[in-house]
Formats: sequence, C-alpha cells, structure tokens
Amino acid sequence: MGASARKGSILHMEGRGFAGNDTIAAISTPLGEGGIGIVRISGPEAFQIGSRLFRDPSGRRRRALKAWRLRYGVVVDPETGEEIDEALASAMPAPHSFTREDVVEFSCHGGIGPLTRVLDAVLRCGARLAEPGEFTRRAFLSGRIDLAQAEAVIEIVRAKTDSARRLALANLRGGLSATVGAIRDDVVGLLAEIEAAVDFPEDDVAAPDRAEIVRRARDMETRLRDVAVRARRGQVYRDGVTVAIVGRPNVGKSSLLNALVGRAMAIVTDVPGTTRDAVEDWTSMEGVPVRLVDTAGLRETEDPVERLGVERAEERLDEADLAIVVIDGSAPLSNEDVAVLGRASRGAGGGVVALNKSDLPQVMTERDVAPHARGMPVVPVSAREGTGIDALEKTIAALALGRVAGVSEGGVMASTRQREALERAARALGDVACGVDEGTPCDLAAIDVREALFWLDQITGRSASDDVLDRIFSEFCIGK
Ligand SMILES: Nc1nc2c(ncn2[C@@H]2O[C@H](COP(=O)(O)OP(=O)(O)OP(=O)(O)O)[C@@H](O)[C@H]2O)c(=O)[nH]1
Ligand SMILES: [Mg+2]
Repeated sequence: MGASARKGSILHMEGRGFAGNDTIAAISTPLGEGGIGIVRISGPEAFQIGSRLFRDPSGRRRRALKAWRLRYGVVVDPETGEEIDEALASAMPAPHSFTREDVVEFSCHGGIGPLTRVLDAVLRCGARLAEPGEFTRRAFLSGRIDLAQAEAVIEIVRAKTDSARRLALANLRGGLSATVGAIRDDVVGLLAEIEAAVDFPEDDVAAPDRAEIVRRARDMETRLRDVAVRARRGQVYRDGVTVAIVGRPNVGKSSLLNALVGRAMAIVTDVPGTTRDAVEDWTSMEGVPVRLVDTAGLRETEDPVERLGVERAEERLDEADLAIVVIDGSAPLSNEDVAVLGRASRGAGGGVVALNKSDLPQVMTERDVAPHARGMPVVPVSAREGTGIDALEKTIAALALGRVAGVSEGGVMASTRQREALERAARALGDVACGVDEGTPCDLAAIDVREALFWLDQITGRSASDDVLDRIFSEFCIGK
C-alpha cells in the first residue's frame, strides 16, 4: 500500500477498503491527433515503472525521475530498449498528487500510435489498465475530494457554457460540500439535543423546548429547499432547455431563429408555409444553453407535405421545455394565433409571446394579446431589425431558471442524485417539525432527524454505497 493510502482520510476509507493497492495507468488525453498526449500512472509502483521506461535524450542511459521536476527524455520499450517516443516526464509523490498516490505522467506527442505504445509498455511493466474514472475515484477514496467534488469534475468536463463551468468549478472548490456541511452541522446539533432528552428524561437536562425544535427544523428545511431550487437552476445551466418557436405561417418564426442564433440558419421567404422540417440550433441566453427549434407554421392545410410539417411542429411543441409563440403585430389576431397560444400555454413550462414585426405599423399591442396569452409574458420584437431580442432572451432565461420569490439568486450545480438527496433531507426535516409540533415523542422525531442526516451524507459521500460510487464513476472516461 502506498504512502498516500496511509495518509488518506479515515472517513472515506472506513468500511469500503482502500482501492489503491495496485498501480493503474491510462491514456488521459483524447484518442486522436493532438499537440500533446498524456499517459498517467498512479500507485505504489508508479515511480519504479516510470524509471524503467525513461531514458536520457540520447536514449542510452536511464534517466532518474525527480519529484516535482519536468524532465525531458525518451520512453523506451522495456524489453528491446527500442525508442517509442520523446516525452516530458513529471513525477508527483504521494500525497501531493491528484490521487494522493505516487503519480508519473509522460507527456508524449499526441497521437494514437505513440500513446498506445507507451501505455502498452507501462502495462507490461506491471501496471493495470485503469477503469473509467478510477483516478478520480482514488482521489475520493483517499479523502482528497468528497463525492460532490468528484461529480464536479465530470460537470466541468461537460460544461456547455461559461456559467455551467463556473458553477461546476465552485463545487470542485468545495461549494456544495460547504453549503451542505453547514446545514449538516446544525442537523447534528439538533439530533444531539433531542437525543439528550430521550436518554436522560428524568435528569435535570432541561426538557427541550418543543417550539424551538420546530423552529430550527423548519429553518433547516427552508435552507435545504433553497439549495434544491438553486440546484434545479444549476441543472438548467448544465443541461440547457429546449425551446420551440411556434406560430401560424409567415409570422417570422424562422427570422426570429436567425436573429436569436445570430446567423442565417433557417430559410426565410414571404411565402407562407416555407418551413417544413424542424430546424434547430444551440445558443446561449444569459448563460443558459438553449436549443432552439424552428417549426412549420401551424394551420389547417391540404398540402400533404406541409401537413407532415405541421404534425412535426406540434410534436416538437409538446416535447419542448418552453415555447416562443410568434404573433405578427402588424396584422389582426387570427383564430390560428389564438389556437397556438392555447396549445403552448398548456405545455409543461409555458412560454413567452414574441409580438413580431414591431418595425411595421402595429395593428396590435401587448394589451390586445395579453388576454389570450394565458399568463405568458408578451415581448415586442422585430426579428428583422433585431430590436427586443435582448429582452426576449432575458425573459426566456428567467422562465427556464424558474425564478421563485424568496429563493436566493444564483444556481448551484448538483446532479439529479444530489438534488433528490437534498429534497429527501428537506422532507425529513419537515416531518420533524410537523411531528414535534403535533406532540410526537422525541425518540420518534430523532428517527426523522437521522434520516435527514443520512441523505445529507449521500451528497458528500460519507454514506454513499459502493453501488452509488460505481454508477457515478462509470460516467467518467478512462484516464480521468
Ligand atoms: N418587417 C418585418 N418583416 C419580417 C419580420 N420578421 C419576418 N419578416 C418577414 O416575414 C416573412 C416571413 O418570415 P419567415 O421568417 O419566413 O416566417 P415563418 O414564420 O418562418 O414562416 P413559415 O415558415 O412559412 O411558417 C418574410 O418575408 C420576412 O422577411 C420583422 O420583424 N419585420
Ligand atoms: Mg419558417
């Protein structure tokens, strides 16, 4: 077992053993041509294996690896001595490495050929091919990062927008863990007090103030629900939303798509029924990744091709998270417009009405449309001139993020698993408050408090089972 394992936090090693008793290796950069490709080795034999393969630039003499030094040389085949590639070797001794084990990295020329040959040489010297996410898993098992931080590593890799990256980085730096940790401390305090009352009912431990317990449990519940809502926002920043652009023919849906994505994606003509297939593109609105879907104009039609387009448009509207209903403000409101407004407002996330062609003399104002919009906000825009587009984007981002009164601003990055744990912990604390308020004995209330604690510990991994760990780390790629 490496020095790193001995120094690992007891907390994370307890009960599940320490995985890092062998040496693992993998190509840690994407397989393809690149400026640089890295083969990473981690474990007790890392230095020994690295030294066996590394030679000075002439390829003749062994080149010693030095801690914290980047050394230039060549990697050779361990049996034949044949040079495989030039490389920079770095050696990071335990516990000051990503895994807290001894780590050696060879930075070679990026390409499948040299990298697979170098990896093959490393494996022939006794290392085992790493499983997906195994380096990060070792960082978790050694206590260098907790589970919330490990999951943040995946989120950083997958971030589609800068906001998503920033939220994920905040978690890697311990953001979610600290928020949850602070609430956990309070839950532990509450549990201690309730248990004292259970254990020493006749002692002169003052009987707990039931109203005070209710107040504290409610307060923790509220704080957890706040984090859960912000986590839902975080998920929006991470996964983005699908927004269908719908409306009757010729109102300017395709023009609006083009204005929103900033390029001529969809065909625009003055012929009603131009768009048939759904045209889609990603864009970012206030940091929220948005997949925009332009659809065929909705109307009754005899044309069989157009009818297929209309059916497809209706499907896309029903599948979307939000809708932009485009209305032509330079024409009177038609029955077709009213029908689309009705259908869109019944969708999962509702939507927004874009009152388009505001550059032309207006027949309709926001006030004329509002009664038919069923609560959807109405934003005047001109797809042609680009006016009102900023306001439209802000409205869509706000709808996507589900701004709720009383919830702190800003998102928190959390996986679905973590969000569920937050909600369950909140529910358990809500049960504590209700129960104690209605006169439940303290020993029963303690069960719910312990349940809340269990769910909070699922988030940081203190009580996560091996199954949960397997599922999380299998999402990583090999070499991470
Ligand atoms: N003046 C003005 N004309 C616009 C505006 N937006 C779109 N148009 C014009 O309206 C006509 C129809 O635009 P499209 O974007 O093709 O409309 P659509 O809703 O996609 O139409 P279909 O695909 O046929 O359903 C074109 O001639 C556009 O130039 C606008 O904001 N102002
Ligand atoms: Mg169109």
